[in-house]
Parts: sequence; C-alpha cells; structure tokens
Amino acid sequence: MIEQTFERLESRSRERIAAAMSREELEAVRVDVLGRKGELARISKEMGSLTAEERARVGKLLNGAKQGLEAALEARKAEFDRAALAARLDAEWVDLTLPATGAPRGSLHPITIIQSEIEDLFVSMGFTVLDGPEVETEYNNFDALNIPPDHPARDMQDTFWLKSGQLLRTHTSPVQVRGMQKLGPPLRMIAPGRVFRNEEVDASHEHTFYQLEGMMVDREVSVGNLIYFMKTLLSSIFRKDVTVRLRPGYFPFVEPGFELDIECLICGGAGCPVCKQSGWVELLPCGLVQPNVLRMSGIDPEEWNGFAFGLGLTRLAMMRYAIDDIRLLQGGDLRFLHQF
Ligand code: 2NL
Repeated sequence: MIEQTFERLESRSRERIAAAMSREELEAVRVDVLGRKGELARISKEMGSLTAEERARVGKLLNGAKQGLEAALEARKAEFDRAALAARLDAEWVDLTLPATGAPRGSLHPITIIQSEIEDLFVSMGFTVLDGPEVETEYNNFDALNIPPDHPARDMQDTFWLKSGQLLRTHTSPVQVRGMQKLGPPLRMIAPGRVFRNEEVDASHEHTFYQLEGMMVDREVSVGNLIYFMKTLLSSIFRKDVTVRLRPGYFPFVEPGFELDIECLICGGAGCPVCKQSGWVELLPCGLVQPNVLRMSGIDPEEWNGFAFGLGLTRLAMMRYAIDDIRLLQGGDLRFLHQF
C-alpha cells in the first residue's frame, strides 16, 4: 500500500530530524529527504506511469508528506535558534545595575601644581604671566642682563649652544627682557618656564628644570616692597608665616642683590641635615634691578626702578613633596606621577 510507504518514509524522516544535533546535520537531512535525489523526488518522478486516479492519490500524499516534513524541519531549526540565543544570553549578560568604573583620571605634574598656585597668587596681585621661547639669542639671555662677555655662565660647560649661535635659555630672564620691551613701565610680570644648563645629571642636578622669575617696575620701588612681596609669596607657598633673612648676594642683573633664606621648616631653625645644621635654607635670590638692565630694555632708570627675583620651581616641588631624586620629575614613570 502506497499509504504505508508514505507513513514509513515520513516517520523515518521525522526520527532523523529529531536526531539532528546541529543546523549542519539538519541541513544534510533536509537534502536527503526533500532534495532532488531524495525518495520523495523519486516517487514524484515515477508518477508519470500512473493512472490519473492513482496520480491524484499519490500526489495528495506527496504534498502532505512534503508539507509535514518541511514544518518539522522548520520547527527543529527554531529549536536550534532558541538554544543558540539562550547560550549567548547566558555567556554575554551584562549587569546594568553595577556601578560604572569611569574613565581613569590623569593627575597634574607636581611642578604644574606649584606653578599654578604661584601664578594665581601673582595674578591676584596684578602681575601678568608671560611666556617666551626656549631657544634664545645670546643678547637676551646674557648681554641684556648685564652679564659680562667673559662670565663663566657663557661657557660651553654651562650653556647649551646651538650651531646657529643661539642657545637654550639658562634662566627665564630673557622672557622678562622681552616683557620690559613689550609692556613698558610701570609693570608687574612673572615668567615661569623650562630652562636648560649643561650639567652632569645626578640625584640633585638636571640639565632641564623649571624656574619662575618675577619683576615689578614702578616709581620708587624699595627693598621694603621686595621683602613684602617675597614674604607674601613664601607664606602662600608654605601655607604659613615663614621667618626670612636677607644676606648680600651678587648677580650682575641686580644691585643690591640678596640671597633670601627661610628658617628651616624641617627643624624650625634648630639645625638638621636638610639645613646642614645652620637652621636656614637658601631659597630665593632677589634684588633691585640693575639700572643698566632697565636702560638696555628701554626703561629710563632715572624715572623708574624695580625689584626682581628668581625661584627654582623644581627645587620647591622637591621640598614640598619630599622628592629625593630630581630625575623622577622628568622620568615619565607613571607610578611616580600618579601620586600627585
Ligand atoms: C636664579 C636667578 C634671580 C633675577 C633672577 C632678573 C631678571 C631680569 C632683571 C633682573 Cl630681566 N633680575 N632675575 C633676579 C634676581 C635673582 O635669580 O637663578 N634663581 C634661581
């Protein structure tokens, strides 16, 4: 009986569909069952030899079997899809209720921190913050500062000279030279920046370090004015009143020139290794601007005078944060930098 043949064929096919364990296996079963070389196709080809009556009967059975098996194949395929989706959801789930980790934050360089604090203080007292080139002329770096032609600072040993005859600035004074010419008196300016000296590098010497110089030019500026501004600067940096003393100091660009010392903050003046048992730490060279320096930059020293100072930002950062090796500051080691 043809009906039994179809029944057997259909139930065998359904078993194979149920036994397929992957989409690939299922596709192989589909090709066997419904494909051009399958059993249903063979039966369909042989229909030509049947009577019209038989053809109608077999045709109906054939269509029924085809539709039934197609539906079974689709259903099995849907099972695979559901299982694949469930596996993916299980593997890739995200807990949206967890707190976000956030982007990692950078931090400011210790010298940047101190520089910004000092800039803010001086801006609040009417000073302009100036910037200038790191490659300078010999004139701006030395001559305009009244530094004599045979001064040892001009030596190859101390200064990085370029083939062009220019140099890497050894202090930020040339920025102030440009400032005097640009602003004219009266003026208040500071010049923070990177400076370069031809030094042998060790724990306390670098060829590259940071400085902040400042200058005020007005009528009748006195040493009293200088001391007031320097004490304001130091109590702002150290966040408490500091005791200072002035000693004479010689710099060609100031007259009189001073070494300003602070009472040692580690031992309070009693004497310790940091102050080498003296109770004082040398911190701030300063003085009244040498008249020739004013004149060379177009300011009449008969009418105007001023004070100037130079502060080592690198040294200050090392003191504040107890950094014992200057090379850490330029080393780029993130384990060091992330502490600030
Ligand atoms: C230093 C230098 C000092 C100045 C720098 C200065 C600049 C001009 C005119 C007069 Cl344009 N003076 N700068 C004054 C006194 C001291 O220090 O190497 N400090 C760490």
